Amino acid sequence: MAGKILFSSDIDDPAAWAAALRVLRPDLELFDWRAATKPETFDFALLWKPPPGGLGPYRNLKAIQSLGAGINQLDLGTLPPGVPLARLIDPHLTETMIDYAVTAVYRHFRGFDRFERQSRARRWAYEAPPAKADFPVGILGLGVLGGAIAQRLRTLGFPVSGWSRSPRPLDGITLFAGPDELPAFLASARAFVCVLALTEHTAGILNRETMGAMPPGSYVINMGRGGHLVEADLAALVRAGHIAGATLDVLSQEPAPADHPFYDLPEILVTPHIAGGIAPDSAAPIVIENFDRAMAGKPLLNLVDPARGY
Ligand code: NDP
Ligand code: OXD
Repeated sequence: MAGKILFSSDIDDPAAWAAALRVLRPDLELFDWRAATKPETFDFALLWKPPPGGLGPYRNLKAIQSLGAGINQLDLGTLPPGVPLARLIDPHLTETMIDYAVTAVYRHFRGFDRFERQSRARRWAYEAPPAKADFPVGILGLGVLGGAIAQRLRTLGFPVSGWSRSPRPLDGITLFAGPDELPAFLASARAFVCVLALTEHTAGILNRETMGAMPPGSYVINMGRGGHLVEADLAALVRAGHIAGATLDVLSQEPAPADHPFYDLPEILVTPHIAGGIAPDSAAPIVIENFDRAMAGKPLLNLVDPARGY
């Protein structure tokens, strides 16, 4: 069925999306919000963030498709009530998230973070290469991305544990679920990768108490959302030497201000929210499937449950 798609993002390219959709479905018209007229004629919205004026004028939308696996950037409270919202699960995004997690884990595991600093200081200090058996990795969040990251790290030979809300059996992964099993999970690893959904229950979950319960010399890798981490607590634990280092792709304020304290801590590497990337060519079929479902009044794929918050 033909239709009109509203597009709004400050990081994705509308021309690339229009081209990817046109190849598969020439009857779908995609308009960047800047070029969108007659808002009441739009059927479907493809958004990283809502357009500056909000979605109020687009009163006939049948569904909203996030341009991310996460949805918090959409500011759910501002979306029109009752319009279904879907996350985007894109094979390219999953692979880029795996790449990022593996790169960050290896950088800490092989001490490249320390050697980078020693190299700048013209210092040569031999260390025997470590064994993966002594570097277990814990994944917070075992959903689409956490599950894929856990499996890849296991295949590479790391002992892997994971923590989620409900138990999810995953071959070869030591599983923990719910608040009661969080302490045991936190004791189970040396590097922790956060790919949780951000909800009222997971906001601030990486804090003085939980990171303090990680074994001394642990590493924190946050690829979820900035809201998962209490930044002042991480800075204090790094300065105290309890947390040996961190790789952070997401921060509470993005872009981070130039005077952010993390920029002065050599143990912390900040990347500008580049861990995962959605590719229009690989994601377009999924968007089209959800467009067709929305127009037919069928449930969307990867539907967000507003009560659960993800
Ligand atoms: P999923 O919805 O598939 O997985 C979310 C995971 O969080 C699930 O395992 C879920 O548990 C767990 N979770 C939610 N609430 C709780 C809780 N209260 N206690 C314990 N676990 C909880 O999401 P994805 O894997 O697709 O994506 C995860 C997140 O990654 C996104 O929400 C987004 O914020 C972030 N992201 C970041 C990117 C980047 O570039 N930095 C790119 C893409 C995504 P359960 O399995 O029991 O439901
Ligand atoms: C996402 C992201 O949620 O890129 O997809 O952060």
